[in-house]
Amino acid sequence: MNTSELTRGSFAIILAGGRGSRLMQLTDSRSKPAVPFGGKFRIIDFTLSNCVNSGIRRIGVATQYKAQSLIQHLQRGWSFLDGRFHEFIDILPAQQQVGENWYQGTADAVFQNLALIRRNRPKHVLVLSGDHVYKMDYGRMLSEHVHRQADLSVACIDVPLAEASEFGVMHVGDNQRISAFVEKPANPPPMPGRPDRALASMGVYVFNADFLYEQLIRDHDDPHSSRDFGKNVIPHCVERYRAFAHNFANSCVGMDSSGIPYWRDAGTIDAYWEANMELTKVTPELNLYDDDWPIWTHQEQLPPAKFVFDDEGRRGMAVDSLVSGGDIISGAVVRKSLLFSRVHVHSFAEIEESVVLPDVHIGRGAKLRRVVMDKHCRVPEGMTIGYDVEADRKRFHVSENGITLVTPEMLGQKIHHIR
Ligand code: ADQ
Ligand code: ADP
Repeated sequence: MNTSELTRGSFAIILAGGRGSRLMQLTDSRSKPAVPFGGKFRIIDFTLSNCVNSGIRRIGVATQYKAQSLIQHLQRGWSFLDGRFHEFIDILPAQQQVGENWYQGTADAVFQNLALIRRNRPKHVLVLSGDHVYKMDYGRMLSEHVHRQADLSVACIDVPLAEASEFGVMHVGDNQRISAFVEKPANPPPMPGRPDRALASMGVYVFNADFLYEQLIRDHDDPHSSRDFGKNVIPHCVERYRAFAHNFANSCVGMDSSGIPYWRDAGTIDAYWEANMELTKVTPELNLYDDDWPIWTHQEQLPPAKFVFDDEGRRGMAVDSLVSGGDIISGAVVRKSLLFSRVHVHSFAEIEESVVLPDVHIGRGAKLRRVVMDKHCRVPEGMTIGYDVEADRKRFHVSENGITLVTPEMLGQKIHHIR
């Protein structure tokens, strides 16, 4: 079978029900996959674009936690696949399809949708996390999976040993067959010959469809299981069946000259800020300018960004920054920052090393430094954020690395009138 037959014969289910609680108040009213990223995208757009660009166009998105914002985004931005060609994105909300439980874990989220997946008669099922920013050609992983006659393949990337306890960590033999898999171990085993690195699972799995059905039914019948891929299903399969590690470097799209494949969790305020800030570099590691691998999203119709010399003759400008449609920078200076759409920055304001989400007004003379500002914020005239950590802590959330997260609630806005 060639790659396009493999991708066309596959079904992808994207797990998008998790909160991402380390993103603090940024995920108070939306799930992590719905969090805006990179000036105009949402985090889930990367996984969805990977599917569509790879030629996998039968997709289910399992939602649970605070799903409204995510569902709205999918409906508005992702309804272009054409059911007449058997291409679709189905939203799969937790709906007590089996028994009386909501999705109990990631494996249960797939189990409760087995009938729907089966109805499509896929040969392979990709189980994907909707939480990460990366560009990957799943077709290459599928080809390798078939070539190896695997039952299950797990995409992997090597990470610093010190960070490995946040991941599923595996041990592989010479032929890349996985010999052991431990979910979030306290003392992760290093890679052979590389004492400071560990081989981590990216939460990207390819299963032979029939094999997946058998395993999920078995897992469902196991009263001791917490119904999770990382904790239960994957370790069980690794011990008994043909499970192989797929090296992400072999399917990463557009790797930069350093040869390090780009994959970001953006799961804490610091990591989120950092990943967005990277995009303001002259040559970012994540190439968003690649016509061969477009990142699709919901796009509002907005006028172009506008830069205004204000009444007092002060120049509105942005440097080393990304600004978006509907933005107006009037007599203000924006440096090394990323502004989403509909951001208005008024005279004498200064924004530096900050990530500003859509629909924000920065009042006259306000100063922001190293801030992540949530959607709908109205920053009053003259307010200074990011210059006095102790003062900021009283009002906002300040991260370990000193990034200040600001939400409308923290600014005392009556949120129900806005959202
Ligand atoms: P985690 O990311 O910690 O580890 P988890 O919190 O289960 O695992 O999230 C995985 C995905 O499932 C996320 O996209 C999340 O949004 C979604 N999700 C979580 N609970 C869900 C539910 N009840 N219903 C629907 N979707 C849900 C996993 C693996 C590790 C691996 C890391 C890589 O378990 O082995 O190393 O991903 O980041
Ligand atoms: P987001 O940035 O996540 O898209 P929006 O403020 O634009 O947030 O809201 C998108 C949708 O999410 C809204 O239409 C609303 O239905 C839902 N939503 C957002 N916040 C809340 C909330 N606090 N309570 C209920 N629904 C909400």
